[in-house]
Amino acid sequence: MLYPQSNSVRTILDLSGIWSFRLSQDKAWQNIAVPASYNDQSPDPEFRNHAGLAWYRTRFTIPALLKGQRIFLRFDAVTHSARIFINGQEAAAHRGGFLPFEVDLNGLAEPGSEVLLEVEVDNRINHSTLPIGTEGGTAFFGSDNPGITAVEAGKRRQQEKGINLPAFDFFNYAGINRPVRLCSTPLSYIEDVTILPALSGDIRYCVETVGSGDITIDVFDADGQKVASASGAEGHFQISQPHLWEPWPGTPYLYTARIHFGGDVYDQSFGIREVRIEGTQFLINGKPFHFHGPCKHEDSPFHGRGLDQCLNMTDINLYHWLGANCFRTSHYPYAEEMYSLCDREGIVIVNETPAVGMWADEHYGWDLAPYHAEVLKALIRRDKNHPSVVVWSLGNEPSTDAMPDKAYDYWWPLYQLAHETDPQNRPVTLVGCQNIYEKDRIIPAMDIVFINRYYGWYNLSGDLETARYAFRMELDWWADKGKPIVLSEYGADTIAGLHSAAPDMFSEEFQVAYYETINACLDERPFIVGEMPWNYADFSTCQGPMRVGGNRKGLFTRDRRPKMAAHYFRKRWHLMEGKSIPEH
Ligand code: BDP
Repeated sequence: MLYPQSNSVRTILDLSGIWSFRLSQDKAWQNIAVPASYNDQSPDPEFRNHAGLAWYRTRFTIPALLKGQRIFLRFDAVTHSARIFINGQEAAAHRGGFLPFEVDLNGLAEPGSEVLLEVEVDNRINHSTLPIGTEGGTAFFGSDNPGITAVEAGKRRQQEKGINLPAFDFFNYAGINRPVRLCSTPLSYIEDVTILPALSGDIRYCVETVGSGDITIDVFDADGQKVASASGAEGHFQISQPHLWEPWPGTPYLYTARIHFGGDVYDQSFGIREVRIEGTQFLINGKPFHFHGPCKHEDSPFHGRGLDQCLNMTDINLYHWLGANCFRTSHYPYAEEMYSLCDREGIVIVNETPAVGMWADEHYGWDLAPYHAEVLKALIRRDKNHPSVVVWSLGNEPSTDAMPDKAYDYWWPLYQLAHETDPQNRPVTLVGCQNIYEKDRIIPAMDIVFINRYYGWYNLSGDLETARYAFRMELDWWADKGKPIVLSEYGADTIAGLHSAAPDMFSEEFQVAYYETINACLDERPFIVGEMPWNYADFSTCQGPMRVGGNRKGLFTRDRRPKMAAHYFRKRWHLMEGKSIPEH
């Protein structure tokens, strides 16, 4: 699905602003900001803890000058599912909270008329949603105390109240999290564009259209000079002496293909870069690439998971400050604006589906696979042209060792589907949980192995000498598997400002000592092609006895102030890139 564009023949009317909102049909409407999660916009605990339906409404007028155009609404993400009503009539429904959908308005509302737009949002998560939740079930962290009569009675009461807990470790922010736009195109229009870069500069393309017209393509370099052209729905064009798209600290060079189809025009940017795996190396443009950058969340005060372009820019500049070159979109697809920004800034992305929380083996028994496949295809279709995206992640930390065959049968078809769907055929991974790795069939079968490990934190807690011993033992096991391996999560909760000379868990000194210990093991192994600390910044989670005001494993606080470990990685990653150590 194309990202909306405004140009000589296409228009966008951004509907961001203050809408009306209510958490139940019998309550009065109140004001709410869109886009943003609704949860933190009011001190009312119901906003934070709500599970179920919520309603948004706004009015807008379709400009009369759009007569004779194709007119539609584009929702970038409504979390987790939505029903859309136009002038009281149901016009569309969409399942899934992190990918875009469109609602055709032609025949439903006339240009020049006022439209009442209502959105019914459902934030509930269960075993048929991605991510997974437990309706009336168990918290991600915390003890069940099974068998204790009063606790069991309490849990039944929670079920009656409709408690809905995540099976994952981030707050279940919900609502209209990303922009809603009224868009227009000519009636015959460009529906999709695929660009297949090649280092030789011989670029293949495919344009999908609706209606009739001739297709021509002009390609411009970053200075706006025309460097190639082509015609027809499919074919190729040649860019001589192409500038390559390189990750930081190289130049992320971008070209633009301007596509004309009848009366429609669309600009698709692209980068020329190649991703390949050879033995235990991950190559970008034929050069070994080492992933180093913390995993992220879309999470910030007030906005929750809502799009905040200023925050995204700040985060990417802090990635540059750190000397980081990548992140994983843990644990769901991010807003499209972030991928475009990373295309421009040279930050590499491991792009993850929202399949998180599948840590119980019974999840494989539910009928999730067809929906999971749909989400994976929609993600690839949305992000296929971004040069910043170099790996697809099928999901995070499912159970893979207790029933290894069942897990293999679930994930392997998705692995194949990702390869079949992606025109660029990027490498595919599934992020593995700390487990009995000898029993696991699916994680070692991936193109590049991503493993999350918490030696010294969740296990062997605080004993870094033994953590080193145990982690080395595991790395010995991986050494002869012939795969590139990324340590895709590792970290220690750290309270900014808590110091301890010893160093003890939760102190800033411990976080640095922990990373020094684990990194020393990574540095000994050439098949390790990446280190991705957990997490870039502290983030909000649901309540639990292991979370003090959220997850505190950030290298930065939630308001983006560096902890000691951020300074430690800044030096390490600058040195890795052969850059001098920054003084401040
Ligand atoms: C990993 C999960 C991540 C958690 C992290 C943690 O992938 O979502 O936030 O552990 O516990 O298991 O901090």
